[in-house]
Amino acid sequence: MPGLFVSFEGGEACGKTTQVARLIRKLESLGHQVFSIREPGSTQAGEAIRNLLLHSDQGISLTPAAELLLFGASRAQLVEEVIRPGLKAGKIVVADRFTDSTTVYQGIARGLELKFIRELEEFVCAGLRPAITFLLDLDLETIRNRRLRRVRPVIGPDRIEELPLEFHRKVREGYLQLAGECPERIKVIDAARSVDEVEAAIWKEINAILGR
Ligand code: T5A
Repeated sequence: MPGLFVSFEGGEACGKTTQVARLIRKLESLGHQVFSIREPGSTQAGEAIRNLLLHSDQGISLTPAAELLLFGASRAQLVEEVIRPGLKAGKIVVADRFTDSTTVYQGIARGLELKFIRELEEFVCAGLRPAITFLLDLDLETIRNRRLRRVRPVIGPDRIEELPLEFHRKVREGYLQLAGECPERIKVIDAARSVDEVEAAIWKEINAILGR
């Protein structure tokens, strides 16, 4: 496909949204056609699923399998409605999370079968993959501090953020394991540095791709 698909991954509050916004601004200033998406979400169905998955305050319980399939449903809608058309039109699509989140959160951290998760990914994405993924790697203590400082006046912590520290330790280790398995695609970025330094490290990689 003619466009470029970029994704950002990492634990909560590692700085994805901040860096996605900066990358979009920089690319736009250079005249590129670019837009961002977030997962789950970024379609009407996806935002409704996001609300159910993360912020339902009606005491709705979800089994791990139901959670996995809802993330998949949100992504299926997003791929067909937004990502593929954007890439076909030659745009740069920047995703705040994509399939690696499912592999790590539902597969490695929750312990659901990775083989099925890969099959589901293939069913939903049919070969669509980011050309490059930035893993913003951050230790758990800094993640905790950033979460406390983050401004979220209305909604508060989401259902997954509230899981015990052990879950989040598995998330970090899972991402690093995945990066070790896919070194060509997944670039590990030390996210403990300043916002400017992280942005510069990301830009170096993107610039290299755009210059090819
Ligand atoms: N999930 C998602 C799954 O389990 N499976 C899946 O398949 C998918 C797709 C989504 C949740 O769903 C789970 C994972 C998640 O638990 P979300 O609401 O989209 O949750 O939120 P998160 O991904 O958790 O993202 P956040 O918005 O919480 O954090 P970000 O985007 O990583 O971080 P950001 O940029 O908002 O920054 C957080 C704070 O840190 C500061 C910012 O100003 C902000 O206050 N900050 C820095 N401070 C110092 N130095 C830096 N370099 C900083 N960068 C940012």
